[in-house]
Amino acid sequence: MWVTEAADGFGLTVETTRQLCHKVTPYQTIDIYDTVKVGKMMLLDGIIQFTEYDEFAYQEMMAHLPLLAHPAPRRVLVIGGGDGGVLREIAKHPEPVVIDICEIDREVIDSVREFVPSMACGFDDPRVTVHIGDGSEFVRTRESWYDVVIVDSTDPGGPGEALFNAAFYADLKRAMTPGGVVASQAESIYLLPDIVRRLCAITNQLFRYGGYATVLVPTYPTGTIGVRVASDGRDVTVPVREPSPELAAQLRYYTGAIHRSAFAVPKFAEPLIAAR
Ligand code: SPM
Repeated sequence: MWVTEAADGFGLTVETTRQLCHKVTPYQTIDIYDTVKVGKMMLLDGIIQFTEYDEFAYQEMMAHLPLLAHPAPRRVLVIGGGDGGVLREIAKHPEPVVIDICEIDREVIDSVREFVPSMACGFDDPRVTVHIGDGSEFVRTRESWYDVVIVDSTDPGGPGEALFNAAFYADLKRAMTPGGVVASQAESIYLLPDIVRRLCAITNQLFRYGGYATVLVPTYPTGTIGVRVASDGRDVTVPVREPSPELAAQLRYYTGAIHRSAFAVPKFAEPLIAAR
């Protein structure tokens, strides 16, 4: 049983042993498999969201880049991220007192709770409050509130489409405290350069500082994905704090050195990152 993510003229195939879950929700299809090589794997609308084999790379960078680029992240918001992986990483930090998540599809949360406890454990932290709804509407309900916002979206085209628009980022900026830091799922410079350009152009218009960090994730097509980090407060490509020994002991990908090096982009991608 080989399962293929086929999109954008590219395919990535994984050998599975068993289908654990197939749901059709008002927003998308949800599939979870057991696999030969990469542990449990979840797809939304046929697009791989995570495998247990390498998910730590993406979740750690999505969470620790912005949290360690902020001196005192007390209120944190995750938009999307219904699999709980980014929450799990945020919960490793003692500084946040509020961790809100706004996920549009309750069935994603219920599915990982049932089948992938290694991800769903992120919901167990008592600081976490779950909001079910559209993230682009949720950010309009807050003003100058969040120190860090993490946009853990699916690819544009499905329920995540609104999270790649200028209007959403303008609302999101209003929901952030001065000097707040945003980190967004920013696709691959090889696979979806136009999306990278769009996201960088939007955030370059709104924020003084920004960077595109490359993350190595073998089970995303092309083996890489990006995290767009932006802020008005400071240069986000350099950590403002090093991980404590307690935090560092729990990490497999993020280090201070990775933070400083991940934002270097190859020459061909420089115009994408600088777009306005
Ligand atoms: N918490 C994990 C959720 C992952 N969200 C982002 C997944 C994006 C995968 N798309 C890569 C591009 C290929 N279609």
